[in-house]
Amino acid sequence: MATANAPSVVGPVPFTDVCGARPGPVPPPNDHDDDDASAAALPGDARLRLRWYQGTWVPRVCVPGVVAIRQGSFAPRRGDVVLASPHKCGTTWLKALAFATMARGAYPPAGAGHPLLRLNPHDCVPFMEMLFADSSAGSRKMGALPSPRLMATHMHHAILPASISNNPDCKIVYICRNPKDMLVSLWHFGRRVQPDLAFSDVFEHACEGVSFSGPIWDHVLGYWNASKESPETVLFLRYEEILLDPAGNVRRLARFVGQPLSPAEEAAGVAEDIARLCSFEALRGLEVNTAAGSGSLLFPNGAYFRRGQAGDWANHMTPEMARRLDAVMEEKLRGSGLSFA
Ligand code: PAP
Repeated sequence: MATANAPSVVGPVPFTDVCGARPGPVPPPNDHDDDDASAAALPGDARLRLRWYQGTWVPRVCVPGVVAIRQGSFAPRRGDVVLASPHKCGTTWLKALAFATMARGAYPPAGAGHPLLRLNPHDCVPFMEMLFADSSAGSRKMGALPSPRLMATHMHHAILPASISNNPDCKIVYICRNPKDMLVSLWHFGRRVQPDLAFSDVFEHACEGVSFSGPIWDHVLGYWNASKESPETVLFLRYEEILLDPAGNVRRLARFVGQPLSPAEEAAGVAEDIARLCSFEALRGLEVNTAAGSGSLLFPNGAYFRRGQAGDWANHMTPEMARRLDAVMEEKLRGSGLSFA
């Protein structure tokens, strides 16, 4: 339920409009561990800058935020929507789609003044792990946002606090992607700070479960099972399905968050407008999202828009590598009803 002192403006509103710069910190461009005690105490993989936390691989810069969130720094409100995803599976796209869908009353998607025309999607929807790296600042900033609030996380379902995972007032929208394309995207992104990062290394580690958001099979299974158990609070989306039918998935999203498109909106083509506004071509072409445009993070805004297609794995993996990862996934997902074949 909305708290008495919640702002009167209706959300979601762009995070940076209310709270200033997108929350840092950024990964340091060297191979030394950061000095945060909560991260340094955990076993890790220095090369990939990961920490093993509660059975999940977490980027070491995110450990303090994850710990703070799990310790109760995040105070939920009725109507909160959490966008969850493994890394490089379409988070930027989902942030744009969810923001445009949920804020369409205040910001018509075909309007010239839409926030997504001047802000990167990561400036509209904050990452919880980054925000709560400083837990008091995180609490204050989240508290300043009007309801309904939109936020994002790469945390596994298993390590979400109960205030999110076991809260009928909080909805989770999950997006995943063919793990082969995820790894290719991850490698391209990682090479921005580690130019000598070999794709074969990223691949070998991932097959052993060691990757950003790894083990990847546990990440997808956690949310898959939750969506089966509680379809009214967890929506499970796939990047490839949205590529095939963006407007259809906007409608799905709108229904799920309790804001179905009205007949008048349908007649006006609102779902198509949102899909167009958030398309790869439209967002990538904006000045704010060019390589030069940058928020407060190490990565320029352009880094979040590379190719935006399915199947790029075939340009990076041998057929043998593809078969191997497919086989690992199949074995790990067996019996779940979920498959990436
Ligand atoms: P993150 O984990 O750093 O937040 P995330 O947004 O999840 O990254 O994934 C980035 C991928 O989504 C990139 O895929 P690629 O490397 O295979 O190209 C990026 O191009 C893609 N992407 C970003 N925005 C869109 C969009 N609007 N439509 C489709 N794909 C998109």
